[in-house]
Amino acid sequence: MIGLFLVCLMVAYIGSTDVAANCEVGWREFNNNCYYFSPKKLNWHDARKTCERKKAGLATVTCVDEHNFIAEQIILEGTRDNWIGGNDIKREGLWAWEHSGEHVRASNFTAWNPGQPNDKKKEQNCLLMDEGCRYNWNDFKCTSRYSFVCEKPSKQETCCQATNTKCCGCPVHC
Ligand SMILES: [Ca+2]
Ligand SMILES: [Ca+2]
Repeated sequence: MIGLFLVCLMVAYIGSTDVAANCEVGWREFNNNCYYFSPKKLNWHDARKTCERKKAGLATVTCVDEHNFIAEQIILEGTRDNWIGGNDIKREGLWAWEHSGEHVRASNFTAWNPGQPNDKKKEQNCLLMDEGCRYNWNDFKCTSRYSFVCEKPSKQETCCQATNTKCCGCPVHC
């Protein structure tokens, strides 16, 4: 029993050092990406610029695991509503991820709350993980100020050099 407990402790310790090795201090790793959860509330454009200055982009959320990870971290942070990278600024109704330029395709993954995006008052062009919608997606006015999530690839080379196959086997960007 004590042996099992020690093994668990060791696994927890090794796990935590991996996180530290692959992402900068203050960032959290998930599936070979690093995420920064800003407590600061900015409009979507300033949030995007802040992520750029950190050599990252507003989060591109392309699978349910990633969505759930981000929602869990937002709950831990207690920052409530958060901007991520989706927007239909260039063309109304055509949603894209600002960092990759990829379209937000229903055939891949979306987490729109029922009835969204609704472009309320014809002025909602930015994607909010909305606490009131249990962190599902809501299009919102880009000039509103909210916390936000930045994302960039983790230092995968370090990970691969350490022959951590579990880590290297993960998708580069889910
Ligand atoms: Ca819109
Ligand atoms: Ca809306």
